[in-house]
Amino acid sequence: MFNKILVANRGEIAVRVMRTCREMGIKTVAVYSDADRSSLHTAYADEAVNIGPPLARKSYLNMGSIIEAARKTGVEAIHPGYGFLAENEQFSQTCADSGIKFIGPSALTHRMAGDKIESRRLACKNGIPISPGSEGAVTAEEAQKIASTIGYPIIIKASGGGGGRGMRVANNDTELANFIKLSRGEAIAAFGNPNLFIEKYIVEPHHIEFQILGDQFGNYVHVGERECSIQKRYQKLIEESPSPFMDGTLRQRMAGAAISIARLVNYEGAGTVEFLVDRYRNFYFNEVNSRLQVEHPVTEMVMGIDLVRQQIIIAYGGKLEFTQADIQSRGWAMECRINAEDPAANFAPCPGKIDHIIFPGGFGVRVDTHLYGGYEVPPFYDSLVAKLVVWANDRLTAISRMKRALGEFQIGGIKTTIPLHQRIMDDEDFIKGNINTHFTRDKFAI
Ligand code: MV4
Repeated sequence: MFNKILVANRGEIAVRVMRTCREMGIKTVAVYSDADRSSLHTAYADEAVNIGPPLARKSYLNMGSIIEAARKTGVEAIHPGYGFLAENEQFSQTCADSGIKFIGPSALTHRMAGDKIESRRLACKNGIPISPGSEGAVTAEEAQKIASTIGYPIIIKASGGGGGRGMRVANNDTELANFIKLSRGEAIAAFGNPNLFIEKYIVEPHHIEFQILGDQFGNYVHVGERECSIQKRYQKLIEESPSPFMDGTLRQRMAGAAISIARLVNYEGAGTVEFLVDRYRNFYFNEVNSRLQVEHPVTEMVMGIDLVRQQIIIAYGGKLEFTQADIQSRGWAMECRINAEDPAANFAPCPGKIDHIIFPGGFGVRVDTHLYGGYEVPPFYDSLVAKLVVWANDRLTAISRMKRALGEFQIGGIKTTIPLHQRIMDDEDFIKGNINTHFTRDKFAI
C-alpha cells in the first residue's frame, strides 16, 4: 500500500480523505493557503506544506506548487478531493508525468467526461438514452432546424459546461437565436470552448445519479443511486439514497446504462453517472462526474462501503474488494449541505468567526466538517462548511432523525442554511417524496 498521500484540497473533504488514510495506515500531507494556516485539515495531517496566497488560483489551483510539495514530502499519490483540480485533465497528466499516482481517472477519461458533446455522442452511439437534440455542436440556424422537428421548449447547453453554467431554456425561434448568442459568449468566457448543443427540455425532471467503481482489471460495479433533486441555483442542497422515485426495474436499467458508460471510458476509480428522469420514469443520460462527489456519504451510509478506501485501493492497483452480488443497500440515508450563507440576504456567502459550536450526534448521525469553536471561515472559498448525514431504517425515520440533528446543530457567529433545511424537512411534499429539480423554486421561491 501507499506510505504517504498528499491531499490537494481543503475543508471538510480534505479531513474526510485523511481520516480514511489514517485508518489504512497511510501518512498524510496537507497543502494549505495563507488563509488556511489554522484550518482543521492543516492541523489534522501528519505534515503540512504552505502553497501560497489565499486566492485559489495562487494556491489550491497552482499545479506547480502542489507538485513541488508532493516531491518535497516524498508522497506516492495525490488525492484531489472534489472541485479545484479534481477534474483537471492537465493535472492528472502532470501527476502521471511526475511519477505520482493521481487518485482518480486518467487524463483521457477527464477529457471525455469534460466534453459534454463527446460524452453525449458516446452514450447515443451505444444505445444509452439521451434527450433528443443535436448530434454535435450547432449554429443558431442548425438549432432552429432541429427545434422545428423536436419542438419547444429547447435547452441550450455548453459543451465545456456543467452544473448549469451557460444553460438557457428557449420557448420559440426568436428566443433560441437570442439565447444561443448569449450562451456562446458565456461559454467562451467561462470555458474557452464556444461549442453549444441543444436538447429537448425535460419538464420538472428528477436528478438521479449512480455511483460507480472500476478497477484496473476491468471490474465494474455500481453502488446504487442518489436522488439529488433538491437544489438551488444548480447547487445541491439535500441528497438521499435510495431515491424515493426509484423502483426495481428502473434501477436495474439505469444501473446497466451507468456501468456501460463506465466501461466505454475505461473508468478507473470512483465516478458518477448523472441522469435526468422525467415524470413517466423515462431516463436520459446527462453527464459523467469523474471525481468523488460532495454527496458520496449517503452512498457510504446505505452500502456500508468507504468510497475513499476503494479509491485508494484501486489507485494502488488493487482489485475491488467486492463484486456486484456482495453489494446490498440497507435503510435510508440523507444529507443536508450546511453552507455559510445568509438566507435573509439572498443566500450571500457569510464568512466569519465561529464563536460557539455544538455538533449533533447520537445513533445514525454523521457530521463531515472542518468547523471548530474559534475557527474563522475565510471568504475565499466555497461556502460549504458541514455535511449533516443521517441513516435510518426508512425514509420517514431518516427525516425525523435529520430534524432532531438539525435542531441540535448550533453554529454561532455566522449565518447558515440550517433554517432552510428545517423548513424543507417540514414540507409535506418533501415528506411524501414529491420532489423534482424545481422544488425549491416552486415551494420556497429560491
Ligand atoms: C436539463 C434539464 C431539462 N432538460 N436537460 C442542469 C444542470 C446540468 N447538469 C443539467 N441540468 C438540466 N438539464 C434537459 N434536456 C434540466 C436541468 C436542470 C437541473 C438538472 C439537475 C438538477 C437541477 C436542475 C435544475 C434546473 C435544470
